[in-house]
Amino acid sequence: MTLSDEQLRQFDEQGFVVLPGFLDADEVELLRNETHALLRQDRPEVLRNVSGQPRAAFVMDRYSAPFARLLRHPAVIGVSRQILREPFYCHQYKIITKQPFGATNHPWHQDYGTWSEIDGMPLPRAITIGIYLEEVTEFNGPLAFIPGSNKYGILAGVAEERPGRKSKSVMLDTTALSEVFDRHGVVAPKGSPGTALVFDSLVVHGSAPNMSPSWRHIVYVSPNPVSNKLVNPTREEILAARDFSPMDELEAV
Ligand SMILES: O=C(O)CCC(=O)C(=O)O
Repeated sequence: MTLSDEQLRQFDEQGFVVLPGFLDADEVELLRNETHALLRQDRPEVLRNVSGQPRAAFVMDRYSAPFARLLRHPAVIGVSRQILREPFYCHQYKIITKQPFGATNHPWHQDYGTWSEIDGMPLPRAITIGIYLEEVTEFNGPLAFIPGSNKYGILAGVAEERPGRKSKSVMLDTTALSEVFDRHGVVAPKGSPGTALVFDSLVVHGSAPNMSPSWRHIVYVSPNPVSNKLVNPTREEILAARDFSPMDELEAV
């Protein structure tokens, strides 16, 4: 998959771009079934909320062949190569899950706030590809963006502990956030399974709880240029990789 000039312009100006059909229906079905199986496993890489429901899984390439293949999928590698234009490794690989009628939300944040302050990432160069495993609607906790917020640099914020979270993350100061919110508004892209969002590490994003009777899973791959690898990271390596080996495309068979 290759982004058009218009899609590259959108990514640059708005901080994200939506790519329908990033994965096909068979690929998504395999990953969705695998996700349900992984989230039932009792392992340190699968995080649960206080009631024991799965909230996220990290570094799935280490215990799942389909997810190991996804990291080397031509669409993942092709889009990353086109935007980053130099060798890159995977800084973070995760599934964020929202259970039916679940209360989990993700307050507004910039990924680079945490990646800079807590992980020691030198520059806001990393991108994230988020792939929908189910239909995403306005009711099941879609990822929402403030378009253009990537142009403001790092907004004011403080590193906070959050209940049930493994590490601190940087939460935005509401005064700075309100100004950007009022100026640019919010977009929450809906889409069918297999749609991908590609977003900048500075774009402000977040999500509300899932108010639907169905699961919502999004897989996130965050490629970062090897030249921008972490300096003095503090979080566990499942959250912030220390293996800076370049990601490669799968050989065609
Ligand atoms: O999947 C979601 O609802 C939000 C995930 C997110 O923003 C993050 O993990 O940084």
